Amino acid sequence: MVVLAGGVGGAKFTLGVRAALSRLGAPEATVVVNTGDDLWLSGVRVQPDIDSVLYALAGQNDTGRGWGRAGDTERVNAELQAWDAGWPWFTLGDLDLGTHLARTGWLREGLTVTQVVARLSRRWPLGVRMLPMTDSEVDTHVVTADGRMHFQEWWTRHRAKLTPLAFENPGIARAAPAPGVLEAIAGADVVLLAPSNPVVSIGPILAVPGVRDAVRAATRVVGVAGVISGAVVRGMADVCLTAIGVQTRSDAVAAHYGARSAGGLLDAWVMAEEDADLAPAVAALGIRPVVAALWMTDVAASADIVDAALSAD
Ligand code: FO1
Repeated sequence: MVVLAGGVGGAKFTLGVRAALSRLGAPEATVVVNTGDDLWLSGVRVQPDIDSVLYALAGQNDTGRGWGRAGDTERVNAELQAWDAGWPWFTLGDLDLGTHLARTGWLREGLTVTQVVARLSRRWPLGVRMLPMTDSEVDTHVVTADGRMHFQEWWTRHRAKLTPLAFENPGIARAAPAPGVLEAIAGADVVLLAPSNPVVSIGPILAVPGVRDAVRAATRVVGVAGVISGAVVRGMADVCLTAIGVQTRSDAVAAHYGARSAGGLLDAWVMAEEDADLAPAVAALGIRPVVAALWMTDVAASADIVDAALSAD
């Protein structure tokens, strides 16, 4: 199984993937993680989505905030702020900074992002293989009427309140998928699109040259809706969807990915019970609707969603 995933939602879903696979006694999963959220800050490379998935699988995540390490402190961050270094709206926890320092050191020694992620994956038994989408730096920028800025400034400083005109990943057209990504997709029985932000999480992964075509050529592709009853489950994906002209509705997001039979990606779409009335609209797109309970309230609930996705022929 291959899962394309972003950060917080992707991490919750990945926990369900691991649990569902262990229930099935199935061999393995590869999670291809968005790196568009990455940034350089105070001299360190921060990879929020990689770290959200890593910390969640390791049981080290701050479940309250949804990002960072459980029980973290902010002593170094306070010093950085006293020096007027970094961004006052972007907190780097002390334990989290350990990860960023390790990562940055390895990158400086010449390791690729894939090799760094492999090293980060050795500390705790994760149960799934993590791959970055690419080894290239293709950080997401947001174009607004107030100027262009890094995604993290738009997201955490402005809380997505500045109307986005476009999302861009400079250099992505020249980027290559990380080693192993295309092979994993080609070898998978099923590719799952996690209920992550379709625009700034799944979008950049699919925009890495070769990935969309590989997914289109995969054995089976099932998407999971991150929209329930016309609202996003978490985060501010509705603002991102609006910016690219997609309504915040389960059938509209399914149409955004498109039916494989019509040049898109999806064979099936797992959608919420609350949206069962939209199932015929999804079927009319040529995508098989699978109606399920979609609230990832705990790991078992997330695993049930994965089971529902796997039940789609
Ligand atoms: N999100 C915030 O809302 N405020 C923060 O200060 C913040 C710091 C931060 C540090 C490391 C990290 O890996 C993630 C962090 N996030 C923070 C989360 C992140 O901005 C976004 O939620 C994701 O990039 C969107 O998936």
